[in-house]
Amino acid sequence: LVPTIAHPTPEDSFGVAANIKYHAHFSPHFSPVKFEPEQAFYSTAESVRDTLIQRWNETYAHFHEVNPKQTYYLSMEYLQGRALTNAVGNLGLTDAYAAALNRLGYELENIVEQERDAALGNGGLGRLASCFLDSMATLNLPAWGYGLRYKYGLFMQKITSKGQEEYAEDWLEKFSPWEIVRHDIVYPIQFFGEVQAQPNGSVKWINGEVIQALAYDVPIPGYKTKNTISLRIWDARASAKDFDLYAFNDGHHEKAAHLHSKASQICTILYPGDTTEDGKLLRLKQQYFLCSASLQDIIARFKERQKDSNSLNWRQFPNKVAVQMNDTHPTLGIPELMRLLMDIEGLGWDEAWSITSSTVAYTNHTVLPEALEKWPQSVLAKLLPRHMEIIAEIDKQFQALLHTKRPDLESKISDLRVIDSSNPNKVVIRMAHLCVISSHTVNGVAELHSNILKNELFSDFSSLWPHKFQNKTNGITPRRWLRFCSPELSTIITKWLRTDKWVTNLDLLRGLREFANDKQLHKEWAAAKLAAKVRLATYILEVTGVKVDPSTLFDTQIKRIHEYKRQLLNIMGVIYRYKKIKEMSPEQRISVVPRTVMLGGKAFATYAQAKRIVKLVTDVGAVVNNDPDVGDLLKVVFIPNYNVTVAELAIPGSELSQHISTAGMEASGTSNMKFALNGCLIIGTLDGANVEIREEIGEENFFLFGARADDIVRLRKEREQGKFTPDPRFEETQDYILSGVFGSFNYQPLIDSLEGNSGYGRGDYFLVGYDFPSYLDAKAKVDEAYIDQDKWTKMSILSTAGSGKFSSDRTIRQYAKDIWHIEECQVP
Ligand code: 26R
Repeated sequence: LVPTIAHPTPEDSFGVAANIKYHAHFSPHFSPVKFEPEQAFYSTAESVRDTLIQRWNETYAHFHEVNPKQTYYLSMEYLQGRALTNAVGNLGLTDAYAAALNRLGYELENIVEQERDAALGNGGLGRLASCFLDSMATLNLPAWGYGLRYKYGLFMQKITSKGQEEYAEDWLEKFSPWEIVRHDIVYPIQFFGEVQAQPNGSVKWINGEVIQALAYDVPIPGYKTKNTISLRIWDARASAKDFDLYAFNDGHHEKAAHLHSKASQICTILYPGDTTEDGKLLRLKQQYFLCSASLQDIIARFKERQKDSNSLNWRQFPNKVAVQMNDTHPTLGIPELMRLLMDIEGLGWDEAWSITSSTVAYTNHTVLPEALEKWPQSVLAKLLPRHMEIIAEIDKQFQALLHTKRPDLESKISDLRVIDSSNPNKVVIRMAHLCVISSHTVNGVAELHSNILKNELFSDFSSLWPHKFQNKTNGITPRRWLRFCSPELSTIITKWLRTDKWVTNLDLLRGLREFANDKQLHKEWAAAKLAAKVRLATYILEVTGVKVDPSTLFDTQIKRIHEYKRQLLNIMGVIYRYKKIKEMSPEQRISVVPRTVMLGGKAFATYAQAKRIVKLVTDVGAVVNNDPDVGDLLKVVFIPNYNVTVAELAIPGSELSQHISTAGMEASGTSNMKFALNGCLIIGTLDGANVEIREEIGEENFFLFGARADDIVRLRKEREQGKFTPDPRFEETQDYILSGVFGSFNYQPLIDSLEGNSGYGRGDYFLVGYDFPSYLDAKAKVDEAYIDQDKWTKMSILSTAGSGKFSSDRTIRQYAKDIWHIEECQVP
């Protein structure tokens, strides 16, 4: 018996409205009678979900029947944002749902605002994972995501007179209509305990603490295809048998529920502080929890799909399973797969190693030394004694291999090993080395970054295994980042290209070049950009109280706050500009190009220097925005609580965006691609994917400045040795900050980072001072281009036209072909 549901069709808004009403009544989450926007959102989402569930089940059944090789993307982060607009858009039901909601007295645009962002990630790496899922589904690839179901998403940022403050973000406060708990998918996850050798030579891991992993599935619909894949996120549970009823009745309430409380800690938040040993244990528990649950699930599925063959053929495993590790956070998947194959399935080391190393692949997302994970051996050995043994064996075999194969690297062995025992009091495990040694493929996320991996960070490994190293330049999904977030621009593009096929074949945007000088297109393009600017201005007024003028140049930098991303360079440029405007006569001011400068982003809670930068931006805004000498010539706004939803407003509404990291430090960047795709020009350094964006859209359409990656080491050295004369405009700006015009906050530590007393050692490590003059020159070129609005609009069109390469569909096709070796598997 196959149950049926009313399938909404694009024509049947009456049926859709009835279905929404059905859910309001029979999937009740609120007391009856009320049908306010909140109830309308939840019942709309549940109505959409019916269709998704149907397609999802069909997809699963189809994959099960075909049994293709399948990819599993392991990531500690996903930044999904809101799902409703995307879901109805991918299903082709936007108009049907909009009309249905109209019948019920609502507007779809307002109802989607009720949804909370699912912010189970920090920044670029998490959003990349979410874009990848969208492309995997759209390309009909047999591929899934695995992650953790954090109770609280990335913290909510509030801006007060003290600067940034953090609050827990309760995305599940009501509930999420998009997740479905699978009560039958539960795996035991063990921690602590000890390893016991058995008489037959096998090994047992005993006496640990065991917690259950419970699966929640989130449907990921492809665009204009039936294929709907899963993001499976794990939650931690203890079971009733772990509850000590006797202790509880004796009044020992907390002790009775000890394991329950331990379990509930695991998925409480993303990246809990790891300065204490308990913090480190918790972080490692999270990582292991993700890896163990996912691999047990993958193995169970492999076995289930091999059921028809007489005996299990483990050699088939790498032909059926590809595991992609999103940075080193899921590295424990390597020893976990080894353990499951050896201790549970009874395979020998060599066979287990051959299977594991042909299954896993590793993507690196950063070369910053402080972000390369290293865990103390003592902590790992305590939490996961069996895994520590396996890691030690991998380390031992790697040394033996170097010994026989590469005697020339003998002197470097201690730098290359997995276990760094150079300080006997602080032996640490280098997770990246474990990944490189164990993976069949290692990739960077932009050409420049991949070259740095090959020639610098992992140069010896790449001389040992040149075939392992690849580049996969990042991409973004054109559905969320153009089609849905910029409806006006999308309509124009479709009209001029005479097709909407660009949504899944982004290279077609190239066709806009032909019309880059067309006056009519210019008119329509500028109107679409203005509509998006007005939306952004309205939002800014709402959240900050600052009124910004949509006819000014909208200049935006939104990303995590980090010294290497150089928000400090941006705000110093603004401060210099402010000082110059103040010094001008009213006649001189007429020639100033009016700018609205927006910054947004979260600083890691314990990153003091980043928090000072946020404070400086808000202090500068408070002064500049209220200065009658300046008026609309300059506004400085800090957009609070930057997240995916804010990005969907800010990116289409911007005309200039800043991607100004110290060259060599931003692995790729992905918002640079989103801005360029939306016809927003870039001021930037030759870093990460900027290099390739500039190549694609043409150097005349990119405002380039700053030192090159190859020069950074030399420049830092020269700076340290005092062989650097700062530009007078840079010193003038520093003095102005310290003069107190922006309030009484102590900015000395920020200025010190430019002078040689920072945590990064002597000298301006991020070379803000070195790049300042060329940055100001580039900004002057921006002004010049903006004065000529026709020229600007042409550059904007060419920016969109040149962004085809940066579709995550292209990226995912390359992963599928060059790393995963999987093929499409479309649901009929
Ligand atoms: C473990 C901990 C210290 C940690 C380090 C670093 C946790 C999370 C990170 C996030 C890093 C790896 C990240 O987000 N990297 C970003 O990845 C994007 C997608 O590839 C790039 O575009 C971006 O340049 C890079 O900073």
